[in-house]
Amino acid sequence: AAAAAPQVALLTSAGMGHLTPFLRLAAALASRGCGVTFITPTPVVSAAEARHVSDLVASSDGVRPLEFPLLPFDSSSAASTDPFFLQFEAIRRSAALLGPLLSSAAPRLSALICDVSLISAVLPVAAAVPLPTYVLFTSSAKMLSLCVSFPQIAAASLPAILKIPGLAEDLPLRSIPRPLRDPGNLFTTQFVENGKVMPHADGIVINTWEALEPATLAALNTGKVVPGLPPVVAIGPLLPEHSQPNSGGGDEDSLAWLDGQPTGSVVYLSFGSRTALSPEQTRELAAGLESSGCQFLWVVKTKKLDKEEQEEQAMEELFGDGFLRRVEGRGRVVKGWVDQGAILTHPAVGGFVSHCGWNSVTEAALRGIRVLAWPQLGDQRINAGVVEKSGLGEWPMEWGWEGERVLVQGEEIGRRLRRFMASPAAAAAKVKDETVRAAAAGGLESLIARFTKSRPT
Ligand code: BUP
Repeated sequence: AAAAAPQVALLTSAGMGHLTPFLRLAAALASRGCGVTFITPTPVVSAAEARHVSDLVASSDGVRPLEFPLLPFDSSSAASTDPFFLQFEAIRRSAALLGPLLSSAAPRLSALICDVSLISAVLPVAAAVPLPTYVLFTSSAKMLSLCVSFPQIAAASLPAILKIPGLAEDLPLRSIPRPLRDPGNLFTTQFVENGKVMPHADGIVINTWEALEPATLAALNTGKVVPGLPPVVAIGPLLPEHSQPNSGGGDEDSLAWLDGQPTGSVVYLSFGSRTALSPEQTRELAAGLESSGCQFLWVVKTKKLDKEEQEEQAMEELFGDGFLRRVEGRGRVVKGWVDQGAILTHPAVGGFVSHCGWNSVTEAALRGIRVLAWPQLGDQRINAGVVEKSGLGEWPMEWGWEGERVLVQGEEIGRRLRRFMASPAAAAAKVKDETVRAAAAGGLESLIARFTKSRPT
């Protein structure tokens, strides 16, 4: 008889950077005949996250939602104020409650895919069910190599230049997520614990592909970074298969505006869902866009969480007097959520100033849009290194980032933007060809084949 379809549970944590690849993976598995149980820890941090999950459930046959109610968590004494790190912690502390949810799931589960931020807390719970457990690593393979080697590196005090075993390039301390410099930070504790248990997972699933990060994937899969790592399964690029809900409003207007712009003429700017530039940097960027003379579409965030958006400043106050009037016609500024997938697909868009959240990098690669990297925090400098090395884009490394209080002047931004938009697009086009080939190469099918093999009897 034909083997029954694998039943896979997906457990995400918090933040669009983590949720997005889970939504895409869920849709991709379901469209290939897997049963998918999508576990959402509740309450969620942001209203937009809840909307994205219900949109996935509504649009994908074969995806069942499952709520995972969290225990109350008093964060007042936690060593971080970051709402996302606090949510990771709340979920980790509730992990024991997952056992009954997983063992009572019907139909019976064949595997769990767990967000990397939760894995050290979840792995023992899943092992007791028992259930084969895979990690979804939600960033680049380069970042994964830091994650798995960091427990060893951090056993001594951190050097100015980090050497990751098996990788040719060193990593300056300045480029790693800033909280990791503080051993007492909540994020550091979680990162080290998660890094330590990775060898005990059944596999590590990652949204990257051979052509984008060949050397790093080879080093990871031959035991050079750390010995004893399970297979690192590069399933990328995950495609934006289900349409994004228009939860911020207003972006149909942006697409209509793009329709009126010449092919490849517009630079799109977004710094992701968790970064608000400082008011001073926002004004310098506005001045830079104005002096560049480029057509632009700029998505502005002034708050970390969508719940706080209503307290936002007025646009004029944000950019300085008369900016919007002076750039009218050639520039467009939008607040809130846009459909980035649709924007990057639009032929008018020819460049992307990006914070280099990993999902954004993979989306730019898929479309062959060259990237001007301006990392802001977390893993983004590491990802910017991948962007530069792959040929997808360029990275002015001296532009400051989290905690450095470097103000990049408008004049410099304007100069750089002009040069960037005039630079040849061939290298990014090559990355696109490789990415499209990788999408057809069947990384996901090889993952599904593993589920069938590892099914408990
Ligand atoms: Br902002 C924004 N519309 O307005 P990343 C983001 N996105 O579709 P992040 C929109 O969210 P971390 C918007 O296309 C990408 O798929 C975007 O993920 C989409 O960055 C996703 O790029 C954002 O990984 O997360 O959210 O800053 O910093 O945690 O990596």
